[in-house]
Amino acid sequence: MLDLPKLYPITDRRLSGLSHAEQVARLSDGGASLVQLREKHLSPREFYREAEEALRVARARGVRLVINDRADIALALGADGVHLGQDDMPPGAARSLLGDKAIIGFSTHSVAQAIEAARLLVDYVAIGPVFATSSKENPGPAVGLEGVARVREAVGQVRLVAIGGINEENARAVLDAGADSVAVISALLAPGDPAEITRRTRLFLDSL
Ligand code: 3NM
Repeated sequence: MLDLPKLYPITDRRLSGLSHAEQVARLSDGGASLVQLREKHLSPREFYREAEEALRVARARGVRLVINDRADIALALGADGVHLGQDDMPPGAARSLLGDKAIIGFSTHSVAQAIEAARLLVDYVAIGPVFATSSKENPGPAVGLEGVARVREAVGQVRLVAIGGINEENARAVLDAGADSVAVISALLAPGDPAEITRRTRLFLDSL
């Protein structure tokens, strides 16, 4: 069973104004041990270069790194895993590419999708958005704490990551509703002093 920390930060280059590597460093300074690199704007070549640098930083610090969307980049770099959306390569195909040891996560947006996902060979199922979010385009309706609880009940023992609008005020309630971990962008990353990312990460972890 995947060892999943309660806090699972996701990078955002536009929001933070920092490279993926720099974000990994700041999040790791604050205590994060698993980070997802998410990139929706760079070319694959540019993202590959950024992810390569971020992986160097992560490895030096003992942080595990998951690549959003791109199983090919995860494979080429030897990253720790991939996080797939509903329109990405199927999780089974990613498993064939990346092998048994890779972390494979799968995004879902409803109880029905989560049940379907739990039947696949994934290490965690993500459900979201839990609350309103402005970090994702077309996020779909928020499922709320009740949605998290319903998914937990429906998927049994499967590792469950909750995402969308989660901050240090509401994270404890999301875990109490049945999530094993909370995935977070904007409550950790913001433009300005990079040291703030470290401070926010520490405070967030203290709130759990
Ligand atoms: N995926 P924030 S919500 C990347 O519902 C992402 O699957 C979501 O950012 C989903 O913590 C989301 O700033 C954005 O709300 C999360």
